[in-house]
Amino acid sequence: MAPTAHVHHPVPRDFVWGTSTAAFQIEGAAREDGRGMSVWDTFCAAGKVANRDTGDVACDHYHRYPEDIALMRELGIGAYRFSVAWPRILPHGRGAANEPGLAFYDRLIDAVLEAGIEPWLCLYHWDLPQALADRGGWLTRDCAGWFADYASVVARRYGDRVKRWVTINEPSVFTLFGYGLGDSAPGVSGPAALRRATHHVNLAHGAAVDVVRAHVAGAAIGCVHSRQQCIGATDSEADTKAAALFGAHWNDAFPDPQLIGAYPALIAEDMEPYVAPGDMARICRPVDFFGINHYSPNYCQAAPWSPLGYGFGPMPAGTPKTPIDWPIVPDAFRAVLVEASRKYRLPIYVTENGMGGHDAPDATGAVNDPERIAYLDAYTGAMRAAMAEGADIRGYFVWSLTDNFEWGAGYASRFGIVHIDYETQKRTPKASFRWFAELIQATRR
Ligand code: BGP
Repeated sequence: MAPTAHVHHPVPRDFVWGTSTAAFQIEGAAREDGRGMSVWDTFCAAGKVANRDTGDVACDHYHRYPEDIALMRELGIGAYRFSVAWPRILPHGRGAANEPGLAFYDRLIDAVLEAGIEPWLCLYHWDLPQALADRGGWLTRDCAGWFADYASVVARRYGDRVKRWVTINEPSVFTLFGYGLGDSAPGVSGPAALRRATHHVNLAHGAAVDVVRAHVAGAAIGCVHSRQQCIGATDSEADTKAAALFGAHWNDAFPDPQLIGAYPALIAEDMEPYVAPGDMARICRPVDFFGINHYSPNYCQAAPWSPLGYGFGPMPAGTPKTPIDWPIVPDAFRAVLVEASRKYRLPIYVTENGMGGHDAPDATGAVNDPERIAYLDAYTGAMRAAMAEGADIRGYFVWSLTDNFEWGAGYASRFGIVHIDYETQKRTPKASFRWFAELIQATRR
């Protein structure tokens, strides 16, 4: 399928095209070279993910990274966003660094650079060391300091070669599911836990910005936020209120303190007991970009049975859906990008966008994923429309390079533009891979 959207709204030649991944979701080698356990290892071992899937082997990227980087080079991307596994660097979360773990990311970063691709290093994509969770994890204020110490080890080791730094991936999502609703690791729930974790993660972000700034000359630093419209499933007063509360956490509880220096009005009073004097200045540190991950709007409803009193509701009848039933609403992406650009006034990078499906090779071994091509075409088109409206968008990263471990669905849902056969670890670029390569080339001509 030929890309068409670029014809209408061209992107600047220096626009950054990339792909994103996360350590736990692709690396495997869970017990190799001294890696410690994370809360996600524990959560999976307890059988809490679909099909009892675990991250033990995943895409075996720990050993197969050269092949994955060769695919990136073939794709023609300019940037690769990955995360460092805290428990590989500090198996117990703090204390002595684990040299073999550090050496792995040396090899990875060097190979990415050699392929002519810029590494974007994310310090935290949800794999909190279990040893720290045992001491209270994000529920304790100390966790911000532990994170800053870890960030300092990573910044000092890779700062000579890595200039793009992400502090935390989607703080609102991992706190909501891990500490509010309780259906992700570490499985804690309730409003008090959610508020504590929220504030401590914000403090960790601020501390990490300072640490990276101090150790890495010329660093561009930002946080990556999930940003999706939160819409009442019905227009009842209860659902409207639920959607507002849901949105205050999902969209604003992290960027507002980090960039404006205050919690959103709707939750400010609830947050007060956790905020010590001077905290907002610790959190609100100057950053260089705003990372946005976007998939679908959230339809929200009042849910008296949920630990937070709100939850997900049904999408409007007739909404187009992806094969894993996520709503497809490209115009919501345009609207979110325009809104975020106006509100926060920072250069935006779309650090994740993509579609989950159940792709499988056909009789000839080819993996055709026309729905993904249609999704990516519509969403990159919506992004260009946002740019035409003045949104300052500098780059777009597809989630994800390869199929991988997805947090709730394990290996059953496939987000890659490269298919993985988990029996053989064979990589097969899907039709969407060719489509994305062509899109990148077309915008560089
Ligand atoms: C984002 C995460 C990614 C990725 C994606 C797909 O929220 O940052 O890590 O997993 O969602 O979602 P899921 O893993 O739930 O299928």
